[in-house]
Amino acid sequence: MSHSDSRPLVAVLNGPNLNMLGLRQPHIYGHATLDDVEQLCAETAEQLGLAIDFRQTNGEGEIVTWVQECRGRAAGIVINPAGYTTTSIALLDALLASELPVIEVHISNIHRREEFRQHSYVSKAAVGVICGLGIRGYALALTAMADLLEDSR
Ligand code: DHK
Repeated sequence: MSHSDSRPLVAVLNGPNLNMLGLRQPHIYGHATLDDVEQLCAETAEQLGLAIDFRQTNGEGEIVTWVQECRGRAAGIVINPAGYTTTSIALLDALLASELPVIEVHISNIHRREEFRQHSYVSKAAVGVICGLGIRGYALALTAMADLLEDSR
């Protein structure tokens, strides 16, 4: 995760199965694809004066490594941990170790869904959580992140 321009860099990290957006249970996750999410994030970041590094992985170790790489390089992390939200203490530990502001995003409203989706380890490391607003949650998260970074200057 290298960064050379002067805009603050926000990592936008996506966990397992989000590469299937658009195909996957569209009544829950909508019809937009991960490419659409990336485009929305890129446009929003441009308007906010942020640089983004947008990534998706199906691997727990890979997302942990990406979070570790954020330390000292990125200014903040927007993360949809997907299925690792409720299972990964390793991801929680990496986010805590990053010492960066973290905003957790879920496309669906996890609180209206199965109970097992509702306990998030990641929330223990998050400044805030956005869920249930579809992919616009990513744009809202970047907007909130820009405010947080501005406040901390
Ligand atoms: C995405 C997933 O893949 C699920 O495992 C989560 C989240 C919900 C979302 O709404 O973006 O439970």
